[in-house]
Amino acid sequence: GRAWHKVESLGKDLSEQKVLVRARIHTTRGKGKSAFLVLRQRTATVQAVLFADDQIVSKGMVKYATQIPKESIVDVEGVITVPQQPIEACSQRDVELQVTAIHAVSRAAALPFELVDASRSEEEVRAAAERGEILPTVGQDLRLDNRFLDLRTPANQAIFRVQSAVCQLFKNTLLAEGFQEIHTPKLIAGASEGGAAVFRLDYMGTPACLAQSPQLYKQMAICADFDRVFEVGPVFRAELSFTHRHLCEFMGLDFEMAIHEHYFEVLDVIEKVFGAIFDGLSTKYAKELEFIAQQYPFQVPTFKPVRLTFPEGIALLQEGGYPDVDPFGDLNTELERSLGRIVKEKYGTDFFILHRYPSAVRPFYTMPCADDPAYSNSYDVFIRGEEIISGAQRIHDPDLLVERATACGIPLDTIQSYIDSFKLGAPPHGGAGVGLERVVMLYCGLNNIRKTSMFPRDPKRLTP
Ligand code: ATP
Ligand code: AMO
Repeated sequence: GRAWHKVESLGKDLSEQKVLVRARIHTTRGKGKSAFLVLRQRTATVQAVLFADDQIVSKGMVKYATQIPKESIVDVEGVITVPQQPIEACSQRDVELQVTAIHAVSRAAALPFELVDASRSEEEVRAAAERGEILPTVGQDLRLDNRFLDLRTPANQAIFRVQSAVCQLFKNTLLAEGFQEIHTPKLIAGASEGGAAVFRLDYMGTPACLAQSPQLYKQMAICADFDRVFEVGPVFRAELSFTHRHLCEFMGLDFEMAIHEHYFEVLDVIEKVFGAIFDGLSTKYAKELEFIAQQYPFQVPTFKPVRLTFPEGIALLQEGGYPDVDPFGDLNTELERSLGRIVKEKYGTDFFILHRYPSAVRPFYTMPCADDPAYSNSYDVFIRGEEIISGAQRIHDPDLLVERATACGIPLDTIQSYIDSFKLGAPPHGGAGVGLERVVMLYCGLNNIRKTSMFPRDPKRLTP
């Protein structure tokens, strides 16, 4: 085969050489005998120039090139040259391609919106408006209806590279800590997190559910002596309301481990994993973060893990302008965000752990504190004052488990094999569940979880 070049590798070192690329037509400008096409591969662009000289390039060929619709895929053969005026467009290669042949491989039909419009920052739109110029923008529904086009913007390309990196860093750090990857069923008999937000379905005539988490199965893996396990897989929640941070299907990064003395052993693992994620993103994904920030400006969050008990968090809120906050209630979104701001001011970190939650606001499988059962050996983890992780030490005594499940109204017959798995000896253990889309959203300071889900599922969206 012929040697294909990547747009991102086109540079001055290839000057005067013939190259062959397959790329999309990003923009086209025709001017008499010449045409300027910006070619794009993912986030890299290069300008291709056609000039009708009646030898290699005919007028007909220039016309053919300018009539290929934007976003079409073309094969282009040309010679690399260094332009006299330096290229100013950001992220564009600093060389040009003098086209000798061009062929449309796949033509794009009429576009539902322009990619440049979908790539604008709010700041750019605002600045233009101040000059009296109205720039077109693209709304969220139109973007999501045409997600395969929307995903081609530089920010979206970068968001999903970052998402991939978070998954890899999560897995690699846990593997290095002696964890093994497992896969648990998503078709299950009952709700794993209790409650209403469960998708019910018919399983060969038997009522069943889509797994709300791998919770029960990752614990059963511990009872089966796997000692340290993790899973990356889909989680289904029939969330009825629209919020910026809830999806009906999201990616759960879960882990579970036997512990010796204290649930802090789990917190140590959480801090190690997120230390690796924060470090890996800021050092190896700086370019992606910049692409995201160009459209959605943000500061890279600071990572100086702090652990606060729930009562300490309540005290901070009481001092910080919420004197009436309920010391045994769950924190609502406003309180969580306020606590995030207070912690940032006091400790200089965007990442913190709140532990020892009141038992009343945690799931049935949560271990109560030995010194005071009104509290529990549980924790949430926050980035920028929003929850990315929940976890706990679990109850490993089957009698207490039955008592708590009953008190929480969980039908015992749907979790019988889970309860039975603790009857043949079960080590003390704990773990955590991380929401992948939330980690990327909050790390990048994005305002909506739909931006970090490739094909988001919410109460009103099942396609594409
Ligand atoms: P998870 O449900 O997995 O724990 P979460 O972030 O939804 O994640 P919750 O403990 O359910 O955490 O909720 C925390 C707070 O967020 C609630 O007290 C409530 O104020 C708010 N909240 C949760 N779900 C919704 C929702 N569907 N709509 C509006 N607010 C919500
Ligand atoms: P929890 O229900 O808190 O805990 O979920 C764990 C994490 O998953 C993310 N998350 C969501 N992300 C997007 N859309 C949703 N609807 C949604 N709901 C939750 C959040 C949350 O912190 N079994 C426990 C975990 C454990 O104890 O190990 C559980 O599922 O980031």
